[in-house]
Formats: sequence, structure tokens, C-alpha cells
Amino acid sequence: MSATSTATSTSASQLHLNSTPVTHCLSDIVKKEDWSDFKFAPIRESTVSRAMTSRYFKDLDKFAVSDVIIVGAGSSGLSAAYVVAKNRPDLKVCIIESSVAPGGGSWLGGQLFSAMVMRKPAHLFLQELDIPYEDEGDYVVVKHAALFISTVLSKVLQLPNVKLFNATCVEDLVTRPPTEKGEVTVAGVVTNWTLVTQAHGTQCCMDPNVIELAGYKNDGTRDLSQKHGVILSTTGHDGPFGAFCAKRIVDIDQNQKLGGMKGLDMNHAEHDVVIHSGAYAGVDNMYFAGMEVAELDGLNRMGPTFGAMALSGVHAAEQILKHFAA
Ligand code: AHZ
Repeated sequence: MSATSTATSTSASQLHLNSTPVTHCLSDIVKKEDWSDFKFAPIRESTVSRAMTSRYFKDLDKFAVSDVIIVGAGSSGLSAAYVVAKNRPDLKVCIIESSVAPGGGSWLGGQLFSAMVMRKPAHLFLQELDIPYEDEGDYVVVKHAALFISTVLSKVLQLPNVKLFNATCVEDLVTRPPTEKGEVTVAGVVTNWTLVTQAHGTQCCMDPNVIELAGYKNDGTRDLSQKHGVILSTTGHDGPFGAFCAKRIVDIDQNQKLGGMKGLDMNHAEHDVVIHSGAYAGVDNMYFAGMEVAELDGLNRMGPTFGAMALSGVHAAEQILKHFAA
């Protein structure tokens, strides 16, 4: 044996002797170093199919009548969903998101940068959700926007009274004749697979599905023993899909006018969006939060600072909770 090979084997055996055993979730069942004792539990392909589809259709059935329908799962919509669903486990909260990936524009802080800035007192929402941040005095920074939105999303999805239908687009509103006060009443949303929504121009008549708000009898008349459900729209500012309900409301109700989002002004925009979030005067059971409020009420945009998104969700959620408590 050469001097070199002796040295190699010595260092290898020292490495082995000194190595700390690695523990992980399979340590108790995989004992062999080459994993030859590892195997999955058996399954049939049809079992996988049934496991998914039976649950999906059960959820469609359960949430066909919902107490709260949130349109859009961006930062404002998910923040509101968290507050409503956590405080009222008895309410069915249905979230409809047109994209496959929920989270809206909150996966990045601004442009393509990672960090997310939130002005105080929005850090209190981060504290409630146990999201770490760096305190910079008047504002805080979450090291990656994805840490914020993934945490809110995971907390929302763990709540048993919430269902998220993603890759599903709200294409229209269900309405009822105006109330005595002359308000248009919204009674649900018209939905379709987003891929179908995007293909309406290429295929003739692909009819949608409907999710109704709670508060009606089987014959469709109002059941006054039940609280009327609400829609919270948080579809963001105008874009391919954005500000959907705001634009639809002004089509339906000729008394309303779309304000149109104004230029960027962080100080005014964040404050105003939070204050203006909540019930929308002139439309019964309709609430707005996030940047859709700026489109509706003609407010400034704030650009890459997200405190107002979380807190507009909290403000709208508070009003929705008051509606159900009254
Ligand atoms: O996919 C959209 C996104 O996830 C979804 N959405 C839009 N139209 C929909 C429809 N049906 C179902 N018809 C729909 N879903 O709504 C979500 C909106 O999320 P967002 O992140 O765009 O809005 P937000 O208001 O929660 O947050 C805005 C963040 C912005 S924009 C901005 C600026 O431009 O100045 N500044 C901030 C902080």
C-alpha cells in the first residue's frame, strides 16, 4: 500500500467515525444507506383521481351558497380572508382567484426586487401572523415578499371554513332588483374556469357556473331569518383582469361612476385606500379592498409599499364581521 492510499483510507474512516447521524422524517423506516429498503404505499391511478375530484365537487356543492365571497387572492383579499375566517369559523368563506398561483402581485416587493416594505402600523398584522421583519423605524422590511404572502396564504388555507377556487375567474355578478333605498343588490358571482374565460372569443357560448350568497329561500326569495352574504372584491387595479367588480358595478348601476386610479403618491394613497375600503355605498352587500378601491374612488396608487394592502383587508374584514354580528 502506498503512502498516499494509506492517508486516504485513514481520513475516510476518520470522517465516518466523526460523522453525526443524519435524522429526518424517514430515519425510522429507511435504515439502509442506499435506500434499498424504501418503498411507497401502493395506489391505483383511479384512486388519485377520485381523491381529488370527489373533494373538489364536494367543495363546489358546499360553497355553492357562501356567506362571504372574496374575489381575488392578492395581498388585500387574503389579508381580509384571514381576519374574517379566523374570527367567524361558522361563516363559509369562498375565495375565487383567476390565476393558478394565488398571491396576486405580492411575490415581489416592487419591480423585480425581493424585499417587501410595510409602513407602520402594518407591522402589527405581521406580528399577528408571526412574520419576521427588520424594524427601520417608521417602516419595516420583510426580507422577501414571498415570505409574507406565502405565510398569509398558508394560514388562510388551514382554516376549515375557507375554500380557495383558483384558476377560476369571476365573469359577472348575480344581482337582484334594487332595494327600497334604490341600491342594487348583489347576490352572488358568475364563475368560469379562467382558461374558458380567456377562450370566449374562440368558442361559441361556454356557459358559466354560479356561487350564490347566503340569505335566500329555495324559491329564490329573501330569507329574513338569515344574514345576507357579502362579496368582497379585491381584484387589484385595472389590467387584463383587474378592477373587475368595480367596472361591472358601474355598468350595472348607472348611478355609479368609476373614479379611475390616480398617479403615485405613497403618503396619500396608502392612507386613502385603507380608509375607503369596506362597504360600497349604493350597492347592497358589496365590499371592496386593495387597489380596486383606488380604481373605484379615484385614489392615488402607492407603488411598492404594501401596508395598505394588508390593512385595507383588515378594515374591510372588520366591516364584514360587523355586518354578520348585527
Ligand atoms: O389574479 C388576480 C390577483 O391575484 C385576481 N383577479 C383579478 N380579476 C379577477 C377575476 N376573478 C378572480 N375577475 C381575479 N380573480 O385578483 C388578484 C388581485 O391581486 P393584486 O395583488 O393585483 O391586488 P391587491 O389590491 O391585493 O394588491 C395590489 C398591490 C399593489 S399594486 C400597486 C401599484 O400599482 O401602485 N401597489 C400595490 C401595493
